[in-house]
Amino acid sequence: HPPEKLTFAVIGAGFWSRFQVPGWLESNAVELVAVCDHDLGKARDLAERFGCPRAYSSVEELLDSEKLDFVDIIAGVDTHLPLALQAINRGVDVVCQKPLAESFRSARRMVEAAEAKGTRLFANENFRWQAQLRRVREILDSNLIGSVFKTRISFCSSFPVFENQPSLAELEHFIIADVGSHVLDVCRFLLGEAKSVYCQTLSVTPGIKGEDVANIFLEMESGGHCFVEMSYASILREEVFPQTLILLEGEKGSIELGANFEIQVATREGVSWEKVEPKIYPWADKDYAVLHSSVVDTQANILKGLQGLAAETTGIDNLETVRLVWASYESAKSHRVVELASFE
Ligand code: 89Y
Repeated sequence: HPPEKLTFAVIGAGFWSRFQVPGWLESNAVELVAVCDHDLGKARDLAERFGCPRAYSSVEELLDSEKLDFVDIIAGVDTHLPLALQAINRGVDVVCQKPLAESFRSARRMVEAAEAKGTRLFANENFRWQAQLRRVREILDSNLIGSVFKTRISFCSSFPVFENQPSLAELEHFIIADVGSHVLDVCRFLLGEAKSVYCQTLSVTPGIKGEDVANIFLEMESGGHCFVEMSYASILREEVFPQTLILLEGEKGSIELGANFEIQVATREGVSWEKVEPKIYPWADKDYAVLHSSVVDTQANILKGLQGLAAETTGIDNLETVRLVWASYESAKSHRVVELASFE
């Protein structure tokens, strides 16, 4: 017999679910059996779009009625903790959108609840699965540039994100929680854990509640420095949304990830050049194609985790990214360097 498919439901039928569902369906190992959104019309539309049989407006009813292996929570950050706890209490595994929760403590509560119940919890953290970032990590691991002492990671753009995701304009904590969750996770993926953080923020775009510019300075456990800059107010020569640009400087050379997935490695012997482009799926939105491609790889890895194998973006692992996010806000608020070891 072929192994049975894992059944799942999506909770939240907004912008990202339109891409996360087809991402899951790239695998033959899962079956979407229900969609839930407090707006039943939206839940029905999404279900219909992907040939899914049932739609609900209440999570309670969803969990009462369906036999689920896991839920994918693709709703607003304020809903993550209560929704995850509801699923965990029923012994249903959880995949949750970043950031896991509205504070480090809430995220830890979620992780502890999953551990206590023996259910699995994963963060849908996709940036680290971008093909060009995997390649950068591979070059780093080959030790070609030696140990890294200095890094700059940029995510700066003026792409109109609020058009597709209007709720982002209403968030009191915007860019660090939204895109910073990803970018800070990339820092961890490439450089390991941070020791301390200093952060300053600005709110530049008129009419939004939260910050849309953040400059973050990390001191890594390795001793190296990492400057992370992110902005949705940057009108630049080249609009590269949603690319992350990186310069890593090591004792033996440097790796530069430039625009359009070009990687250049400089050593004393010379400079090499390569281009690592994402796989483009027919269902992807052209403005987000690199992210939608990484969603598929993220989900494939999480699927292994759901099947009991090792996965990268577990709740426990992601807790360190969450810590960086909320420690950055704490630093911006207090104008102080925040030590990660004592931040909770
Ligand atoms: O919500 C964000 C994300 O996760 O990636 C980009 C985005 O859609 C807008 O900042």
